[in-house]
Amino acid sequence: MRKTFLLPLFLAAACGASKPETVPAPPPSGGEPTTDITPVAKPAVDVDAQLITDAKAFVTATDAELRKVLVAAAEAEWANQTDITPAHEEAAAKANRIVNDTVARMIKEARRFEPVLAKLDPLTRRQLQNLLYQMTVSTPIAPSPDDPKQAEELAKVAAEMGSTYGKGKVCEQVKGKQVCKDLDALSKTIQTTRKPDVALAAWKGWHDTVGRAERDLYRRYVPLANAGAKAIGFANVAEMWKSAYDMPADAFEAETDRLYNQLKPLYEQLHCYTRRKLNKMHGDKLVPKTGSIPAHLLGNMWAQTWGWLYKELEPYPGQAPVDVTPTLAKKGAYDEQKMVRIAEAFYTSLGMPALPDTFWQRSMFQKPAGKDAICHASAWDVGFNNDLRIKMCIQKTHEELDTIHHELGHNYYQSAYHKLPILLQNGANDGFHEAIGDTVVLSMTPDYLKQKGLLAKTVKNDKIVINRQMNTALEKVAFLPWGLMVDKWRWDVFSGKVQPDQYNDHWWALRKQYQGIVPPVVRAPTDFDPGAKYHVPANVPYMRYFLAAVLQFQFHRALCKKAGHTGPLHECSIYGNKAAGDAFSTMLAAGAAKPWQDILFDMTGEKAMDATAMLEYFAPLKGYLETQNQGQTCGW
Ligand code: X8Z
Ligand code: ZN
Repeated sequence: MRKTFLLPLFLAAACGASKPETVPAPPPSGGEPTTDITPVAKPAVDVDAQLITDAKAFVTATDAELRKVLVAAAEAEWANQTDITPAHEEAAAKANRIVNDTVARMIKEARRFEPVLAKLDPLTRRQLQNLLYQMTVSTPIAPSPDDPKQAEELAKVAAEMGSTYGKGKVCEQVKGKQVCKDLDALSKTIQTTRKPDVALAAWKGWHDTVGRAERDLYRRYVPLANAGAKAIGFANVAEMWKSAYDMPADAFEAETDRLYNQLKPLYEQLHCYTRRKLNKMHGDKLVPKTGSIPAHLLGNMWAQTWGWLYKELEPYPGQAPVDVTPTLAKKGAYDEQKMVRIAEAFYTSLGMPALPDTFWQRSMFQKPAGKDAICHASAWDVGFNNDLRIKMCIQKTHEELDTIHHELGHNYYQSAYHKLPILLQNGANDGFHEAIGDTVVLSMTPDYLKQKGLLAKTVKNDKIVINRQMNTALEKVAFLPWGLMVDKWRWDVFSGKVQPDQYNDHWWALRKQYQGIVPPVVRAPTDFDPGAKYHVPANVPYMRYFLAAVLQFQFHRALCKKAGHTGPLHECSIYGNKAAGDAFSTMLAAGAAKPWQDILFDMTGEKAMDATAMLEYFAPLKGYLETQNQGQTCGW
């Protein structure tokens, strides 16, 4: 099959298809050319016609081949991520190598269709554009370098980085016995302890063990991944990643800054309020009244969300609760499956289908006993045919209930577009994919939670509004600068702006600049703190989460309008609303079949990403924070 489709492409390229008009017509042997001899130099239009025909054949053949290699890789990855063993790791590396090789080859072949892209029918054009610019980022895939040895090493290093993270444990001798803690256990400590030295031990343990273990692998990974990006026509991985948004790479970078600048004042207010509270809890020595906050005190291993500090930061204590963790954690009340059923019921209330039986049979809801597994939550369509699954180690907390909704957002997207050609089976952009479930979470209002029996009572008053907004902001506003800086760091790393001996310093320079957060202990260039965050060793681009943080409010505003909601945005829930559900489903079913700007426009009437919906949502909290922060020197 490969041969029959490659051969015509090769012949077309070999006959100088790009500039046929310059090929001189050879005189026929034995005399002057006559008028009835067809000129060898065909008019450009014929060459285009041939390219257009070839392009269509190419995408058809590509679809079949891609499906085969992507399904094989997903199966191998699933086996490894749910049961990390040397054999599974090797099989996954092998299958990924095949994907990397295949995609690199396909992209190189597809480049010759670029001159006729505008003349192709929209579906063929979109498939080619997605292959050339989007799929290495959203799927994501590290295209193979030209040198097979490098390609082999790239796949091996990538597999090792992923497994090292998944297997990561911090061990110590306690009374002569070795006691080991995994990321979930260490995270639990950071979430719940209020003793700074206990939090520090967990923070330092994870960063010193897993971060450092990734350091040399990552240093090897960067030039190999860059060689792959170069092989398919990009200057480096940073440029490849920034080129996935239907606009020039520079324009995309400027767009992320523009969005962040819209939101920065809100983050600064939250930072200021949080710092003052932490200063009162821990004193000037640990948390100075001005300046940055140490990273181990915010209730999250990476200080990326601060929701576990809610009780300490609660604006109006003594009101009806907004957090459902106590209900979920009640002994025997909920199990993992029941939590997933709650999330599924939200989607079906919008008119979306129930999850297939295979979802319940094949998903991983808990860490398998006695096995190493990658607990970082993810959602899959392993067969690219509605073979939906999630992989999580579910904890009975509010945060995890939100994450389940997040993951099902991915699954419902995958399900809605699973009948499209494989190159269109993606989000409009990767930020869309991350935003679906989070949009649903915005509709989990106190009324909704009460209806589901997750909150005992709801009372409507201004204080509860502010409490709830604080709870949400500690997740979503606190996240913003982190969501932005992770890939600002990687862009600088892959572009070569920062050299390996500066990797860790640069990480902390950006964390300070954007988040106002500093390391709790002195870090050295031998440390590699970015390696302590899943997406760096797993090579999953991160800007998607920043985009999603913005987009989910834009989606929420549009869907609430469709649902006929007229009150404040933070009071809206689209639960059970079919009009909103239809609009949502239409967007999901489009997959990546059109530029994201068009898909955004179809649902929201807006052509650009825009943070005003998020600002509108948090307007009450912003007012509260500004009052609370009066007299403070905010910023750092
Ligand atoms: O990685 C995730 C999801 C899977 S796509 C659980 N998230 C980011 C993270 O954990 O760092 C969701 C929010 C940000
Ligand atoms: Zn996600």
